[in-house]
Amino acid sequence: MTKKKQSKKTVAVIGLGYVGLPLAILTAKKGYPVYGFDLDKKKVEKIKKNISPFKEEFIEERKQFLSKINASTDPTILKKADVVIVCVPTPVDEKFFPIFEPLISATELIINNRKPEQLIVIESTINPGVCEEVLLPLFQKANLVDGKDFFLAHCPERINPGKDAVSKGYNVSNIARVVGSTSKKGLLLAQNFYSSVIDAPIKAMGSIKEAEACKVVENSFRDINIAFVNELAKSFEKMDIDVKNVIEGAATKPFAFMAHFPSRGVGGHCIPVDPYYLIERARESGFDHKFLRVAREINNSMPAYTVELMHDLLNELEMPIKGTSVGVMGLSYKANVDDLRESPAVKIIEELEKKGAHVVRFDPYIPSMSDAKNLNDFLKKSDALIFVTNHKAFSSVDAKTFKKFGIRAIVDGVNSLDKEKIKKLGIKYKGIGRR
Ligand code: SAJ
Repeated sequence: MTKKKQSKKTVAVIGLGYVGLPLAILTAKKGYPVYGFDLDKKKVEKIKKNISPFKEEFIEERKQFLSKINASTDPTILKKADVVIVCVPTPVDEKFFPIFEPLISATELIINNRKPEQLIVIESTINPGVCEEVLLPLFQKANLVDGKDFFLAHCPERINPGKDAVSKGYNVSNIARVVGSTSKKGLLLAQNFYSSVIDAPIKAMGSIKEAEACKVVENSFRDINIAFVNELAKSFEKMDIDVKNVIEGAATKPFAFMAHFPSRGVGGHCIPVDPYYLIERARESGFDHKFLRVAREINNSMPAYTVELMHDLLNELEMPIKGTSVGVMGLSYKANVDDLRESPAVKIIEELEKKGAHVVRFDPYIPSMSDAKNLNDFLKKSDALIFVTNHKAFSSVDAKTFKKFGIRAIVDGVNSLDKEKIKKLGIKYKGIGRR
């Protein structure tokens, strides 16, 4: 599809977080006049001073565009926009039901500060049906007609936080997207807009529901594949087969296999959450996603399983877990980000404390949660370790360092330590599905 040069419409992004801020920067970089709305005054002030409110490679490398975003906490800026993009969180409650309040209040801001014939794109992750069943009724209540007074579309975000995204070269500017709409014109407007800012294919879906379903399917796919290897890890641990080696062996097959790796658990605000959107919505239509539920149960069991491995190692050393100082090395849910959302570390700490262990926490990305001022101080305070997050900052730590600080036992929650070297130095070692 030829990239139609868009007359420079004015764009407003609601929600300047991991998803919204990179998109606002990209849109500004492409020459659009961009407004950014966020409820968080501090965040807006930082952006106005060309400071990124959080660590994100993509933003760090394009900080000069921060000042091009007219960031504000005043919703009346939305009246200036021809295109409004909603990038607000859609978390789940303790029963894993999606919480739509942020999305509903963003929609109400749009309704109360509108410009005729706006394209309104929801990027937040939502389950199939939310646009038509939750959002459209809000417009109808205000006597606004979709496809005439405004054009509603959905383009699920595909942000990939953390260094690994940059190392793979993916970022908001070059990841293909899908778009869906409730009207033909809305679909065209959305596809043209995203084609003008993203250098990758923009696939038009047959309906807005299909676009909503794509995201939850993508992330449920990842969750079930991680559950598969987590179950393998538990099985192979009993057969003394190194599951990491087996997965790497299977991955030499150049087709029909996609490597995932077992770990201490699945964290973040996407993967462990999105399958519940599908499970709950399908339940309302009378379908039970047994397979997705079982995969969630397997992944949710991994933090406790990891602590059991540590308990086993301490028993082998005849060291009661009660009173032993167990270091939790890394708190964030994945490497090189400062994000605790759904992090397995939180559950690992709970399980250790339930067993009476003395927990020492350390994460260079989250100093406020750390019980040690630096890595050496952390290792000094620990008798045993659970390695939770393989931050780049930890890559310099080797088996000799652990030995030097008298570490007796290590559970490698991300299977990324050199098990042979560690065992050779007489330190007890268990990985997730590898000994
Ligand atoms: N994890 C495993 N084993 C794996 C992969 C991940 O245990 O093989 C764990 C991670 O440690 C983490 C959790 O799962 O705790 C989620 O990891 P993730 O790599 O999926 O990271 P996220 O949550 O940042 O996922 C995002 C998602 N992107 C979007 O939703 C737009 C996801 O779809 C991407 O596949 C993922 O980034 C990515 O590939 O990095």
